[in-house]
Amino acid sequence: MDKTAKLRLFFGLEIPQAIKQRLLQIQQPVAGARWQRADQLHLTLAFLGSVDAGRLPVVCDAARNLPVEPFELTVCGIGCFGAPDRPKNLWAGVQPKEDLVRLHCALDQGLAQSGLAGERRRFHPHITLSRFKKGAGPVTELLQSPEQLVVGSFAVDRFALFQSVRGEQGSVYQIIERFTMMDQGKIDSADG
Ligand code: 2AM
Repeated sequence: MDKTAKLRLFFGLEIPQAIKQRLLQIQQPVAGARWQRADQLHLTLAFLGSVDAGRLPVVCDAARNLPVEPFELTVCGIGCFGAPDRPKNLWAGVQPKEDLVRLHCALDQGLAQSGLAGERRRFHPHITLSRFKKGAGPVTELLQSPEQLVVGSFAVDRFALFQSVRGEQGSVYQIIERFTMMDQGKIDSADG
């Protein structure tokens, strides 16, 4: 690969198939909605944007051996960015946020130590379900609180570095590398 080629990169979580199938069932006809396909559903942990391909080894090294243990995540609630009658993005929420924030911060720190600046947009963990053209919507009737809708839970014990490639049928997210999160207790007992 050309080392100066620019790659659009982000770290994120893959979503288990069973949860993806339930998320797809949320789809309703909404004017101007571009619903995400199953292969597009993911949760972004840290967005890097455009990075030289030659820096890939540094990016991957920054994500290895992070001091964050595996945890359980529940997908629940439906929200939107933008006003419900003029939405930009409809998403499924997740709880608890604290574990994800820890993982996000550990990644950010690792990236910063390697001279890679993460995106400064405030971290708001979500799974994008649909994107909207200008003037699209409304999505008011689709919104649900986490108490009203629990989609399912899964174990977060790994994350991935994704490349986003823009295509005619929307973005394609390709996995470059997966990173396993290690239970600290297991690491200690393996060491000892
Ligand atoms: P979104 O789904 O809310 O648009 C690939 O584009 C992934 O990176 C998407 O999950 C997208 O979030 C996220 N992303 C795109 N631009 C971003 C930015 N400037 N800051 C943070 N995340 C971004």
